[in-house]
Amino acid sequence: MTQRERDGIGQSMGRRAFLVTLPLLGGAASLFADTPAPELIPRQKNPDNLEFPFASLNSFITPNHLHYVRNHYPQPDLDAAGWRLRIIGAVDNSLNLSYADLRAMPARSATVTMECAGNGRSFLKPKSKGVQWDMGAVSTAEWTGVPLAALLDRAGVKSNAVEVILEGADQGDPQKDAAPPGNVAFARSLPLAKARRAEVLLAYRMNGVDLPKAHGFPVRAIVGGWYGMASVKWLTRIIVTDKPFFGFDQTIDYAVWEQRDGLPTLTAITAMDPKALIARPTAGEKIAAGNAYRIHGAAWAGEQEIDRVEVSTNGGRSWSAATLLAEAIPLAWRLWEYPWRPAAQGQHILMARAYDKSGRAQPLERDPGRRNYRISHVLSTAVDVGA
Ligand SMILES: Nc1nc2c(c(=O)[nH]1)N[C@H]1C(S)=C(S)[C@@H](COP(=O)(O)O)O[C@H]1N2
Ligand SMILES: [Mo]
Repeated sequence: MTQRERDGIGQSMGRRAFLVTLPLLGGAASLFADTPAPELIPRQKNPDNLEFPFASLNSFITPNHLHYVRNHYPQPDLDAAGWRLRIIGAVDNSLNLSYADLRAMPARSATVTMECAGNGRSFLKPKSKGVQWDMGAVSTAEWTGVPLAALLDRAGVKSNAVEVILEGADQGDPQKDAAPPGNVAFARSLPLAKARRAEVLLAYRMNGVDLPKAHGFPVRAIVGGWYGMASVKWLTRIIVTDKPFFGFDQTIDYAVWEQRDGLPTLTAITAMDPKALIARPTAGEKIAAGNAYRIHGAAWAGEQEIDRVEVSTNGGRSWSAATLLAEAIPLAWRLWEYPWRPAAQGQHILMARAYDKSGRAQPLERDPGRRNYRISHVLSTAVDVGA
């Protein structure tokens, strides 16, 4: 399947057709020329955190220059020639691989939707700490690299091993109350069962080109189905351990409260929750009464497949099925659309809600135990229908 076939119909094709017919359209041509090309929206400087302009969603694959960027520390400058990946710990043979070694191994590609666990944080009430993401800390790319399982096999995992820690070359002071002394390197662990799955790659290409620096050059992990924090960039060390890892990025950061035997227990965030987001219309958008309007967006469900998306145009009083576009690709979002013709003038509250094939529904209410992460409850988009 080509990328174009995966593109959920519509806007990218429509736009191309529009460009071709420009000379015939006269006045409309200048209208189109005034529409600026979409660009990343800066949310933080030093370190840089940038979000995909979600309202511009018009293709299944996010082009590299629009893929959101989430950095905790300054981006390290690594050169491919000097880069080494060490695999140590509970293994029979420690490995020390060069970039050429890795690229000589059999490769695999996977199309993966990655969402930051803090995506949507700006919608939380009361306002919470952390990067104030709107809807766009989520993107989809095709990643190419070596399955982590192949390297684990090469190193020989000892029978007492339980987890694999992935460590990046970037480090800094997290500037949080419960940070350890000194700098912290960004690091996350995976249970061995997930680490061995085919969707866990050590990727060196993104949408057909070598990894851009912001996305982890020369090599990053891609953990399909999980929130973005698991996909460690600028990977330099893999430690196989015989004990669970309780590092900063899985206890203080990127952990939520789960109830176990009635006790709130800090639990590392893993797979993405089901979630549908509306790209257009945007909040406050003006829509003409009586005209056709295409409500559209994307939905994803982590390791599960999207079953359906429902849309409400009356603040959740009634729901109707949206149309899922193209076909389902495992671990990637599904674009969807819903044709709407608002009759009455005034404010309308739009909502989209995802259901997955395992029976999970996107929650209507926010679970406060999720701290400032996993913001997956249904959001409302208020639009202004006028004459
Ligand atoms: N080494 C390193 N890896 C990292 C991070 C980081 O700051 N340093 N951020 C993580 C988080 S929280 C997310 S959401 C994803 C974002 O990947 P992207 O910047 O390519 O979109 O990278 C993850 N991997
Ligand atoms: Mo993230």
